[in-house]
Amino acid sequence: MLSKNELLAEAYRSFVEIDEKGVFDVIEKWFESGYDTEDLLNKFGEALSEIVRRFEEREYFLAQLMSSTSILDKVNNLIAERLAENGIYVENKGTVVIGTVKNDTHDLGKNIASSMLRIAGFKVIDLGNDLYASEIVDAVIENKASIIAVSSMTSTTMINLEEIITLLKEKGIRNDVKVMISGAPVTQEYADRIGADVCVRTATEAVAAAERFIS
Ligand code: B12
Repeated sequence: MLSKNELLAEAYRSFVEIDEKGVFDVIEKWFESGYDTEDLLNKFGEALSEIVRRFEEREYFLAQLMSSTSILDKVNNLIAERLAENGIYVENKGTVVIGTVKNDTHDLGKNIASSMLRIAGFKVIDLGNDLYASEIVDAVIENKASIIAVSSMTSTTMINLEEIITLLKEKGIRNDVKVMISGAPVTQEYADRIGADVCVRTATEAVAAAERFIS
């Protein structure tokens, strides 16, 4: 049987080499061994960052990047299934509505944040990407969510983050929900300016912020 570190190394290698079968073999072995799922997801996150680095340095092509994202989607679904099969329904610490703003279809980072928040015990309503502010705010009301996690990966769509805050104020519910924002061009300064509660740089920071919000 492989040790935890050997399995993590294999998870990293297979993902970076876009070896789909290898990735799923590791997940099966990981669940057989009963190790902490968060560690495995973090490793896939690291592997994805390496793929992005290779893409940006033109060592990988877009096709490889897209294959890796499709594997990651399957990984997220499989891990959710396995957790449910093993009866691991983590407690509901609070409900988080998550998504990306209108005209932004980047969703890799959002998907990782979504999975990690779920694993940390939050009920996550993942609305996907390219969302109107009203879709996000309606989901908050419908699900009585206490946290919004939303991103804009491009500068041109950042304005849509502000629109969410404006809409929350118009509906009179700004103080009922915490708002964390993220994305490549987003900064804490921008979060302060539009009245969001925090800017998070990583999925780990997103979990830490959500924990702070509910404490
Ligand atoms: C992959 C990628 C794409 C893929 C997206 C695939 C997908 N399904 O997501 C494709 C090729 C489709 C794409 C398209 C475009 N892209 Co693009 N893309 C990237 C790239 C290379 C990587 C982003 C990524 O997924 N990284 C991997 C993830 C795991 O890492 P991450 O994003 O850092 O995520 C972590 C944290 O940020 C955080 N996080 C991320 N999202 C969220 C969300 C929430 C809610 C939370 C809580 C946390 C969180 O948690 C994650 C894990 O720790 C970036 C460059 C970069 N380095 O960021 C450009 C980049 C974001 N893209 C850019 C651009 C311009 C575009 C296009 C407009 C290009 C074009 N001309 O068509 C289109 C826009 C499409 C659209 N309408 O949205 C620019 C944006 C520049 C800007 N400031 O406006 C960037 C920065 C590239 C650049 N340097 O110019 N892109």
